[in-house]
Formats: sequence, C-alpha cells, structure tokens
Amino acid sequence: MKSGGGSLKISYFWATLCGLLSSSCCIIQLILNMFSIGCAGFSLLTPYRPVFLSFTAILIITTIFQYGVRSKRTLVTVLISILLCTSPEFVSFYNQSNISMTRLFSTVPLSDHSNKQVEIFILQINGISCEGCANRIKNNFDAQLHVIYSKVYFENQSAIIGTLPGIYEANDILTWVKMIDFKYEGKVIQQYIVSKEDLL
Ligand SMILES: *[C@@H]1O[C@H](CO)[C@@H](O)[C@H](O)[C@H]1NC(C)=O
Ligand SMILES: CC(=O)N[C@H]1CO[C@H](CO)[C@@H](O)[C@@H]1O
Repeated sequence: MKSGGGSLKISYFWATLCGLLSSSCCIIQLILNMFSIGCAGFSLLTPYRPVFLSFTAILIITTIFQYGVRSKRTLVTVLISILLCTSPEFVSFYNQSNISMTRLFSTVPLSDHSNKQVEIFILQINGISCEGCANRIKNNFDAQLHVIYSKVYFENQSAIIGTLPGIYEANDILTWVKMIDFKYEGKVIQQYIVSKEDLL
C-alpha cells in the first residue's frame, strides 16, 4: 500500500471535485456572491446532481476498501465530499429561514397601522439557477430599506417578500429583481397585507 504525498493529494482532489460537482458548485457560487460577482451559471450541472452523487458514493466506497474505515484518509475524504455535497441543502435551509423576530418588531413604524401590518409580495422569478443564486437574491432583498423578511425558493423559482405596508409598488420590487441581474424575469403574482400576528 502506497501512501506517498502525491497519491494522498490526488485522493483529496477527487473528493473535492466530486463534492463540488455534486453540489452544482454551490460553494463556489457563495464565494462569488461575497465578491458581488453575478450568478455564474453552474446551473447546467444541477440536472446531473444524481450522477455526480453516485460518483461521490463510488469514491467513498473505493477509499474505504483501499484504506479501511478507520484510516485518516477515509475520514477526510468522506468529510470533504459529504460537506460539499450537502451544501445546497444548507443554503436552502438558510434561504427559507424563519422570519427574524428582531426585524419584525424593531422596524421603525412610519404610521400607526404600519406598526401592526406587513405587506406581502409573492413573486415568480424565472432564471434562478442554483441555491447559491437564490441566496444572492435573498441577500439583495434583505438589504432593501423597510424589507422585514424575504424567502427565495430555487425549487419553484419563487420568492416571498414582506415589507412595511404602503411603501412599495409591485414595480419597485421588479426593479430590484432586474438590478440583481437582467436575466431574471420577475412577476408579482400576489400582493396583500397581513397583520404581524398572522406571520407568527
Ligand atoms: C414555492 O415552494 C414553497 C415551499 O417549498 C412554498 O412555500 C411557496 O408558496 C411556493 N411558491 C409558489 C409561488 O408556489
Ligand atoms: C437572514 C436570516 O434569516 N438568517 C438566518 C438563516 O438561517 C439561520 C439558521 O436557521 C438563522 O440562524 C439565521 O438567522
């Protein structure tokens, strides 16, 4: 059994590569988001996720057979590939996170009724290509003034935005979508006002 430095690096290289491909490069997109670089279109990888996940499984099984379950190499390979593979699920979890109570109750009320109500916009956004891109859209919404919360769904290409009532029109929301990236086709499919209590 060889365990030279070269072959060691190669094993981790494959674990990282398989993991990245299995996640449709979700992590890479998150890093691009940090630098405000647009959605890189790793989306074309998403349909092949099951294929890359199978490769990752084979890689893990091969490593276990070659080096045993208890070796450090097996442990590191399994950790790298599983963390990377599941990153879209983590990001999705973040995107759809619950309404932040602090935002809901600490926004400065503009009038009496705006203190008790939230205006909800339901959007269809075509062109969201991965969880990383959905995350980028969510961060943009959350950064807008008077936005109380937002959720962006990659699975069904939609978003929910809650704002203080009476401030924004559907067109303002669509402008935000276009400002994030021209390739997104946004449409407000519902707009209504609910009381804050109903959101809890
Ligand atoms: C998209 O899916 C989420 C849950 O998966 C759901 O809450 C939301 O209403 C859906 N959006 C549309 C527009 O159907
Ligand atoms: C902005 C936002 O809603 N962040 C949340 C993302 O999800 C994590 C885990 O559920 C929360 O801790 C964050 O507050």
